[in-house]
Amino acid sequence: MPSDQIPGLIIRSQSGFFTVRTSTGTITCHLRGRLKQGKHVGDIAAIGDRVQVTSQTDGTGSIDVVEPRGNSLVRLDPRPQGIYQQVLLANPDQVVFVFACSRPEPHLRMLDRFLVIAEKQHLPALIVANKIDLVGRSKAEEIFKVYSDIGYPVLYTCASTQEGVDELRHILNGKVSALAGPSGVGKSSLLNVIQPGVGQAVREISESSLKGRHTTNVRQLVPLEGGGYVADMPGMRSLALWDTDPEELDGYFPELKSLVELCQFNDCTHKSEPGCAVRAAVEAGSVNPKRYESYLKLRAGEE
Ligand SMILES: Nc1nc2c(ncn2[C@@H]2O[C@H](COP(=O)(O)OP(=O)(O)OP(=O)(O)O)[C@@H](O)[C@H]2O)c(=O)[nH]1
Ligand SMILES: [Mg+2]
Ligand SMILES: [Zn+2]
Repeated sequence: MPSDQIPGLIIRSQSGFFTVRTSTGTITCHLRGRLKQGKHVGDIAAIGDRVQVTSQTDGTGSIDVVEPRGNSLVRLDPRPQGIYQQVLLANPDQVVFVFACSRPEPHLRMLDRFLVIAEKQHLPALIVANKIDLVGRSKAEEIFKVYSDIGYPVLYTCASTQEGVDELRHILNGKVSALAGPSGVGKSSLLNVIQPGVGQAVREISESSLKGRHTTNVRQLVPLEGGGYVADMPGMRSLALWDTDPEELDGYFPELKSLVELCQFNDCTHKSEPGCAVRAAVEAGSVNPKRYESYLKLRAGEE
């Protein structure tokens, strides 16, 4: 019986079946029973996981080993037995947040929430400001400057004129990227310009997983010609921050992190305490008031 293990990457998961890409092709696998034994607090295998598989005589395979994960994008799912960690994507190299400069209006509070999620999960984040044709480059930079000021790379793009598209292709090449953003901002359009068909491929997946939410939960990494993969994160919008302690939130705002230790009280909530370095910075104009507002709202659990 052939039992040689070969290394591979999970590129699709659906209802307990996994598509694994190996050097000799893709193979549909199930998880070896042994891996499922015991108590589990989260997904044992997910897209992005590196695995060892054994092929079987019927052409399918079994996943014998799931290699230890680096980072992962997880969603905490409260269940009667306790909190379950759903792994949306294992081992992502980066998360790309796409927003439009207009139509729809950029929902920056949502972006701030996404950035906190990325910081909390230690994932490098990148912002794509699309549809710059609708407002012009300088207005676009005005809207998103606050983010480049605090250290996030911001890429300005237009799917119609292909401005910024080469840079985006370059950024995605050779990496595993999670893509998220509100509906209608141009994610599919940008991906299709980068590589014809990719936008549709990503979109079909996210649609089918939204429709079949409770039955077929499809997740997929779409391969790029230049190397690397993209995965749509339809679940990002509903990623809650309820698992974040209010006290740790300031640590996920890069521009607040260094100020916090200068506050008079070490349990400062940066709301109304005397000697608050964060509020002083907002008043002095070195911290953006909108970002501060996002911090207060997220801390209050409003979004
Ligand atoms: N003016 C302008 N319109 C754009 C641009 N990019 C995309 N659009 C248009 O915006 C609309 C939405 O684009 P999609 O690519 O479907 O947006 P999406 O982010 O994939 O949306 P969902 O799949 O619903 O999440 C389409 O009508 C596109 O033609 C752009 O750079 N400029
Ligand atoms: Mg789309
Ligand atoms: Zn303070």
